[in-house]
Amino acid sequence: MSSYQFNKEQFKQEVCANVKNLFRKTISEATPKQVFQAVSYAVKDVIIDEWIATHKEYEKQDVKTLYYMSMEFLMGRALGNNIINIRSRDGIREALDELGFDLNVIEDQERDPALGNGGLGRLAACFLDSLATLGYPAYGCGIRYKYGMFKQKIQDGYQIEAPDDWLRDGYPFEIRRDEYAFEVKFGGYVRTEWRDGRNHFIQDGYQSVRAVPYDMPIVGYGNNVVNTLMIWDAEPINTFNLDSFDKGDYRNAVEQENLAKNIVEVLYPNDNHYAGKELRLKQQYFFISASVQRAIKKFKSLHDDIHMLPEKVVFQMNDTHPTVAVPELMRILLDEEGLEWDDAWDITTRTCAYTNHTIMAEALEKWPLELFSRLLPRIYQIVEEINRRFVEQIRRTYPGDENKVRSMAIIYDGQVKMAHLAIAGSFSVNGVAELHTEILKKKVLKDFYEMTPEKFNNKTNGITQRRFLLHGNELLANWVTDKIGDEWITDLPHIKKLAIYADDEKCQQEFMNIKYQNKIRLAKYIKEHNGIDVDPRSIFDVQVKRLHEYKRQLLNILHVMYLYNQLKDNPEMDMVPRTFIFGAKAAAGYKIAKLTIKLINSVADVINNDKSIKGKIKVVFIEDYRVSNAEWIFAAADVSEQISTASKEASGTGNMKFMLNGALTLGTMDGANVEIVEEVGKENAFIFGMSSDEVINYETNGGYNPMDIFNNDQDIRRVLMQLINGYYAPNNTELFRDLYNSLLNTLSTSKADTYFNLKDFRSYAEAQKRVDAAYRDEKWWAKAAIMNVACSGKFTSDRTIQQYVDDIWHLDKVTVDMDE
Ligand code: 26W
Repeated sequence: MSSYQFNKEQFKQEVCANVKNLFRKTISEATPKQVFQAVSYAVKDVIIDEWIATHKEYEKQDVKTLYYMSMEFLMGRALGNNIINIRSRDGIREALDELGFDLNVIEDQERDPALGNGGLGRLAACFLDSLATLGYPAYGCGIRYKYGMFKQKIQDGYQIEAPDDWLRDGYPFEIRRDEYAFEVKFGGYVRTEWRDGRNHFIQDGYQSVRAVPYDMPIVGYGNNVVNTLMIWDAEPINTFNLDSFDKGDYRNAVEQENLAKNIVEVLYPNDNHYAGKELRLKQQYFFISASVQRAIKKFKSLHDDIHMLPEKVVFQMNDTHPTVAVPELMRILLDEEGLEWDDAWDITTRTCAYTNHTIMAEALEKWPLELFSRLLPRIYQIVEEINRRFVEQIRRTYPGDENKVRSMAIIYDGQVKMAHLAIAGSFSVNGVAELHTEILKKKVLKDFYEMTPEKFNNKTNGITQRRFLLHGNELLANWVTDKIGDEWITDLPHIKKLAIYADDEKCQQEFMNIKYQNKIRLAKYIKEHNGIDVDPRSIFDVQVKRLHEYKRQLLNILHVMYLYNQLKDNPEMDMVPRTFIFGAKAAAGYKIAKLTIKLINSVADVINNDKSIKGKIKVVFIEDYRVSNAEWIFAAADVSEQISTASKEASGTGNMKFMLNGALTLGTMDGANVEIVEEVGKENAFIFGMSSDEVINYETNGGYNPMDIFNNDQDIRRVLMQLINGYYAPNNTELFRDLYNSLLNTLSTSKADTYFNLKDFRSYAEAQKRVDAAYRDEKWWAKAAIMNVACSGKFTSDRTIQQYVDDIWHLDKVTVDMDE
């Protein structure tokens, strides 16, 4: 296998030519932003050749292809990653140096493509990186939102959302593929026609949009493989495609145009919370119908027997959001291919597979029948028939047990239950960490597991070490390579070899020095963005993730308030200086989450400006947490806060990124934390809190009474009183009342402290004390940190992808040679 040979002079020439063509400037006149564009096009030029070669090879070998369907792809910046994956970072850095530009500054010009919310979207992006690097034929299928995840501004301590206009200057790595456009139909009604001995179902009076794909290259690491992320844009159908009934219907024509405008306008910023918005269902059917049509068309261009589909195509549904793929594939097989139901169902259920990413009840998608059938009349008919047959199957399996029907039916209580449809229509159902999959099997999806145990399996999540170590933490990456060679880049378990250096004092010092450099880098960023001075010698204790009650940022800040009280009582208290760093976006309508952000910022204001504590505590809220600043944050962290209520975090993937960068986990036995501790050893982490069994036990028995804790623990009581006595809001003592109520709730009917903040508080505070004690022993800490890096091998998404391939997708590896 040969890999791309970088030619510095040629590259420089190309950058200069691009600057000239794009901006009518010489390189010395160009702004960094313009140089970013010019460099990106030069890099794209390299990628394109490999992209073409890859797809030639796929066609030649008639490979089985994965379509990874996801409402979200949280890609992060492409330029730096692509440069690394074509293995030209040093060369390009030198070339730019000679042209008078700094590669870091140029990379920093790119807006983050943020077409995702959090964990689920970033997982999809890591998966694409691993698929290309391992050489597996795969497409990502998603939506080209005009506005991605909102930009977060902090004003007066409050989150303000600003639109993310990521396409404003044009995006250099995308290609519009007009020739692969498809029509997607909404609404109207279904007419039946008897022809050629069978019923034909014809949708009439509909509105339609034209789905146009934009392809983005997904570059494998040093292997010439370039896969494709296809994201769909919506355009109005300009030739008014109306039947005679509707001809000249001006209102309808305008509505149709608006449909196209609205459909891809914006990413819904809800994470783990179902809102039931009509436009969201439109988005789902829009990108799924287009993607399925493209997949089938491609398949048919090479095969004439549609029964071969499951041997050549697999659809992986990233949570239930793409589940309309099941009835959409059925529609095509029945209505367009003319298959019988049983035949079509057999093909569909051997093509589709489903990943579950959450057990949170409020995240479950259930569409009202009225909405679903009005928007997707033909799809609804098919879902009804799927349900009818599925209920028959339930009754055959459990005669006389109508409870099973109630709990498992796809259509029930006037709703379409998307998780049930996804399970019925798939040959594989997987959770994303061992504990999560066990909870699915034993609790959340118990009935389905008992009826079809063979469908259920676990695929513990992973992350790409190419972005989160090689790109994000160059110093540590180089150090690792110096010690053990560079095999870890494509085979992370090799990183285990570092373990022999964990006890070596010189290595410990080198390691801690690198951490220190990364902390200085982050401290500068904080100074620039927040105006706060933080001491890089303090412990960097970090919680970055979406803001959600179950993730318990509130527990973290309550503990900071408690520590501060202790310091106020005893200013001489011996503690290692600590910088508590937060980063989190709250869904725009999630009040309690936004109030938590305000609380963090209010506490930060008071503590950071209190000279009497001599800088022993600092609190920093990093604005607009996103993939690009995440890379710096992971690199600089000492402590990784993974403190969700046990059982609630399906996996977590930030936890793995911290571990890979040598931070120690302070966490509950939840999600993938369990497996992290299994790998690195309990002695190299700080574990606290209730187990998932304990949590579930309390939940099934009606919760617990936080008032008992409030009454009996004066430290906790003091902290809680500070929420309502104006301690952190002198001008508005009521400001944090809702947070107080969420914990104690004396008035309203909903339960108090659903996420067991107070119940776990003492255990958390005690674990925090262990952190403090441990950090004083520098050698112990360095060793434990190195052991975390050394034991992170399991958590590469390369491993996850290989397991999906072995157990679910059954793809063949392809090699691409550029010499031919
Ligand atoms: C319909 C609203 C909605 C939106 C997003 C419901 C559910 C979601 C996602 C499934 C939530 C999500 O991102 N889940 C996270 O998935 C990660 C990748 O598997 C896991 O690591 C996280 O633990 C899980 O919370």
